[in-house]
Amino acid sequence: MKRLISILLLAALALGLLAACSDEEPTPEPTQAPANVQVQAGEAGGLPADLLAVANERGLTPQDIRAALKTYVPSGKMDEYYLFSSGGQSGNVVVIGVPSMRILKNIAVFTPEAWQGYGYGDIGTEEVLDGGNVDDTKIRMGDTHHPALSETNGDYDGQFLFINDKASARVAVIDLRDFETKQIVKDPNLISNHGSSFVPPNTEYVIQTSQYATPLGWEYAPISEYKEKYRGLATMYKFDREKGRIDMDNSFSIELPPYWQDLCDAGKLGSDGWAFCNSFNSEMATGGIEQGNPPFEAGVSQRDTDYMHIFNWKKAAEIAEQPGKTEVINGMRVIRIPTAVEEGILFLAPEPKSPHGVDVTPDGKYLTVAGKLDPHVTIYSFDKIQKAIADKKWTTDEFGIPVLNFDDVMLAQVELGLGPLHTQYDDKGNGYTSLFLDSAVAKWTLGGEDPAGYKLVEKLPVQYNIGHISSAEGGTVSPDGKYLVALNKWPVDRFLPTCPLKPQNEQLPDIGSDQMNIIYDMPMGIGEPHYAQMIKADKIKAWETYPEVGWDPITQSPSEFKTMPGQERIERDGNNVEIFMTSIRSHLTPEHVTLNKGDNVTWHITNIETAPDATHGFDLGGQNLSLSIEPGETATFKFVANNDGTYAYYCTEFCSALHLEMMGYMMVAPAAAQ
Ligand code: CUK
Ligand code: CUA
Repeated sequence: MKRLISILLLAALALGLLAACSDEEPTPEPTQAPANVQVQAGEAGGLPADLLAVANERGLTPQDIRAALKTYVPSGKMDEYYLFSSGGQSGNVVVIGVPSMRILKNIAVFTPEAWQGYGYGDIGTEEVLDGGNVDDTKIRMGDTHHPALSETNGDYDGQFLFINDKASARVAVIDLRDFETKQIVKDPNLISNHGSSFVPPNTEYVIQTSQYATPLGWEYAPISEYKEKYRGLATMYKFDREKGRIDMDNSFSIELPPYWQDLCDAGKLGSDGWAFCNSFNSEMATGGIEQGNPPFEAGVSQRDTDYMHIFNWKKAAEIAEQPGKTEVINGMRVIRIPTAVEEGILFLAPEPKSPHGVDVTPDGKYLTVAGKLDPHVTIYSFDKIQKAIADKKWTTDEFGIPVLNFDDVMLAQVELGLGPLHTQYDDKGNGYTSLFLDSAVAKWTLGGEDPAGYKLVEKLPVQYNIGHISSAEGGTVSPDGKYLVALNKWPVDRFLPTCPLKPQNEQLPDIGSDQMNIIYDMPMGIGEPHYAQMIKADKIKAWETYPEVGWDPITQSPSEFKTMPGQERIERDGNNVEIFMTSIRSHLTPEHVTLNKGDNVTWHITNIETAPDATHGFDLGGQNLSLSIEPGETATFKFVANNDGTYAYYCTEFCSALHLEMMGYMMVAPAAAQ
């Protein structure tokens, strides 16, 4: 009886919660054909009677059927594109197949993840995470925003993926041969980044700008010294493609005013060598509502224009090599503002109003800037910018940086709607801009040199509060068009409720036809996706298994701890114990590991399988350890056997009929028994 009451109570509570959570929602505008429009024979390509019956029973409209046909990928068939989406506050990257929108993998980046064995065991992947520690604080979270695929000649080459952590100014490198994170670097002079990650057409660098300004050198300074001491930075992380690593010794930064730099994009083709970044606090507001100051959201939005930052990174890279042109701050070479101005590296241009996204067109000739509080997008011409620079037609800001005249560099403005944020392009000369406040995607034409050629074509409602969009191969010199993923903030009424925290979601508009249509809704099941990049599937050359047995995935080379059958052993040297183990269906060798309390243990496991998919996991109870040892991999972990007792270790992947037997005992003898 008591049990029944508590079940009823729980049910009532759940209902109450559901009701409360739907009460809060804004009522969405109806945006799709009502579900009760029946499909008639002859529609939808003359469906056979049995299919017609299914469609009508499920209340599908002809448009629904079209959408299903365009996205359904039959069992065993593959998607056409990979979409690499940021996983926001979950600190990872989500890999999605397009057009099916099936999730293929979450790549653990800034956050430990047990299935992938990422971030456990003191060395290996835990050392990768430690690369992003802030001083001696271990950082085990991340806020990923902008993935960037590596490029060759302005096209995605499918080799590497970079992504930033906005929270702690870090950038990670993912190797797309095995979809694993290889490196995390921390900018020593910043605590938040946002304009990252962006790469130039040949990925010589990974570009990053700061978001919230902090004192130069990331020192302490009271907020009252904001103008004097607080600064932004553009950091050019040198990328060593051979090694697959960011080379911090050859990276450098350019000092920027404390204007809160936002998104960036790299030039391409004719504008290669340049980078463009927005900012949204040229007011240099410092908040402090508790002292009677204007709150940040008002203080930061006072002026009608902010500044686009235009910098010549190629020239900056040359300057950074010259003696006396940089100052080394916390080990990083920094080009200070006066040097940047003197060398003609850094310029500003006004942009309306609280700008967010800046996106270079595929031909590299134009930049689209979207201002959150301005209903237009503004198109700048790279040629006009170059001419204004050559003519030295500028005023200066209070840091002495040249400010080009808006009218000299602006080419066109297109009124699109409320809250424009981000722009992508297709292969037919169109731009697509997300409208956050309108919850819509606007399609508009690029007019080349003719300002009258920039025109709004169509608006597609999306559900809801759209942020970024991502078109197929959209960041390249040759976009495919075809699909455009909308990364939305709120689903409101799109999915079964999981209140109060609802799934963030992505929608798939079809942009291959004359009229845009949403053809798929996909809940993320994980943090807020900001940006994503979509690459043709055949450009990714992922390994089926590691190239040889005994492979170290961190260094992507043979491991010195490779252990083959017959070589399994336990070596003891005083308190130091080293274990060389193999795993194969269905045993772990050795099966007994005997230790003494206090032993320092280093444990290597080689998965000697060569068959695709024959992964063995490894969990060791009581040690906060989870490994995924893929075919051919040698993994290593370390711990101190601090607690005596009897422990079981076992394989976590149901790899064979005798998987449950794939285990062993670790016995740690107490001091008295030794
Ligand atoms: S941001 Cu999230 S909607 Cu970080 Cu690129 Cu614009
Ligand atoms: Cu190996 Cu289960």
